[in-house]
Order: sequence, then C-alpha cells, then structure tokens
Amino acid sequence: MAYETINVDTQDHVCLIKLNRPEALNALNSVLLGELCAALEEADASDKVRCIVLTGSEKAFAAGADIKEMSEMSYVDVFTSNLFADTNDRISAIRKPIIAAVSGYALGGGCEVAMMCDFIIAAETAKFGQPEINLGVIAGMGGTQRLTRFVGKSKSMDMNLTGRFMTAEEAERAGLVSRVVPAKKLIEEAMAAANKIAEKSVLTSIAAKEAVNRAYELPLSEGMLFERRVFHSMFATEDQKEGMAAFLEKREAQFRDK
Ligand code: CO8
Repeated sequence: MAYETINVDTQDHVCLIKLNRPEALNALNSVLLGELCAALEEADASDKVRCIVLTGSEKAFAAGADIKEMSEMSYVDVFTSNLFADTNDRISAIRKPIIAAVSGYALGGGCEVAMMCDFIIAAETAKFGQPEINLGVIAGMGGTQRLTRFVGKSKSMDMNLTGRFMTAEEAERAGLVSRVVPAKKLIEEAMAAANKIAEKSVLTSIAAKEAVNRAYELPLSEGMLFERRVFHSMFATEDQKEGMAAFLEKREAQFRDK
C-alpha cells in the first residue's frame, strides 16, 4: 500500500516503518496515525514478517500529537470521537513484536506510541517527555499510566507535572528504554535485534509478548498461572520438538511456526 506520512520497507522477515512528516517533527496527525495502524496491521497479518521496527527521523521519533490539528477541537469533538482511543486499541492489539527505535524527540503522543511498542532502543540523542502540561492538557494515551509503570510514581509525576525532557541515559537508568546506542548505529542495532527475534518461532514470540504484557494486568498468582498454561501449550507445537531436538543435536533450530 502507498502511504503519505510513513515509509514501509520489509527486508527479509523484518518490517521497518519510518514516520515521515519531517516538516512537523513527525507530529502525529490523524492521517499518520491511521497509516501507522494500517501498516502495523498489514505487517501483523503478513506470513513473511516476524518482527516490526518503528522509527522516526534523526531529529524526532515524534514530537507529539499534532497540536495544529487539535487546537480548535471542542470537548464534544474529542469526547464523541473518543480521540486517540482507536490508536491505542489498534497498536495494543498487534501480536508480533514491535521495537521502537528512538532518535531525537519522543514527546507526548510520541513517547506514548514508543511505550506501546514492546521495547525501546534509544539513540544517545533521544529525549523523552510528557510536555502536555505546557499546553493546558494532560497526557492522553498512556503518559500517566504506562510511563508510571515503567519508571515509578516519583519520576512519572516529575515528567508529567514539570513537562521536562529525559535524556536517553536517564531513560535507560529509569527502565523506560532497554538499551542506548550511538545515534549512527540506531537502525543497525534495532534491525539486528529484530532479526534475532525473527529467527525464533512466531508462535513463541507471540506467546512471550502476551505473557509479559499480562504482568501489567494481573496479580502475580494469576500471571504465573497464565504463564505456566501458555508454557504448557507450547508442548503442542512442532517448534518445541524442533527447538529441544536441535539443542540436543548441537545444531541451529529450524522453526516452522507450527
Ligand atoms: N504538533 C504540530 N506541529 C509540531 C509539533 C506538534 N506536536 N511539534 C513540532 N511541530 C512543528 C513546529 O510547529 C514547527 O513547524 P513550523 O516550522 O511550521 O513552525 C516544526 O515542527 C519544527 O518545530 P520547532 O521549530 O518547534 O523545532 P525546535 O527544534 O525549535 O523544537 C520541540 C523542537 C522542542 C520538539 C518543539 O517543536 C516542541 O516543543 N514541540 C511540541 C512538543 C509537545 O508539546 N508535544 C506534545 C503534544 S500534545 C500530545 O502529544 C497529546 C497526546 C495525546 C495522545 C496522542 C496519541 C497519538
């Protein structure tokens, strides 16, 4: 499909989606959000794609929701359209792993979209923030919820109340990002991680993602039960037989997603 505000490039088993509104630092307008969700859903449904990488430009992953588009909306407009609910629901429903590769600004909705991905690899230049408070609003798509789960109450309050930006180093220390890499190596490192994931069975990638995400929804005993049941179910797959046989035979496993 041809898109206006994103570029999509599938290499081997990895789909690289690049946000592309350079004139507005990749601000998330309704066209971009619709295209992003459609591209993610297309990758999720593809037999070829086994992992997705989402990135922006060197200067900005995304500088937030498009303020120009929102500024004149009324309460009735945003309430009746349930603004941004659809984006959250559609991105959260993607089953294959998504890595956010963040360089430059990831602010407001940009930080929130990055947090909807499964993990974040940040360039040294990355800056994360929830500056909505400066605009007379609060975060609307996870900035008070997901960020708090990542970094804890104190730092989340600091970010949401002051609107200050966090460096990549601080974000790694706080547990928001999984690793920080030199800016020039960001895509290379994210693609290498995605290719590593793409070597596994899609069945186990999806199962692992579902199980980790349950940790945010369930009490420990229920989460442990969910994990154990999913673990048990893996023994019904050919890939479990192949993975364990390959280990014992000292060879690389050839997973077939069965
Ligand atoms: N919306 C619309 N346009 C933007 C945005 C934005 N969020 N951010 C930057 N731009 C535009 C600027 O207006 C400017 O356009 P123009 O050249 O036509 O004037 C262009 O991008 C370049 O920006 P700057 O000149 O400001 O670049 P600087 O390098 O000087 O500053 C900053 C970069 C610090 C990132 C600055 O642009 C900035 O503060 N941007 C706004 C950040 C912000 O407040 N983000 C939060 C937005 S609200 C939000 O995200 C609500 C989330 C709700 C859920 C969303 C779900 C998707």
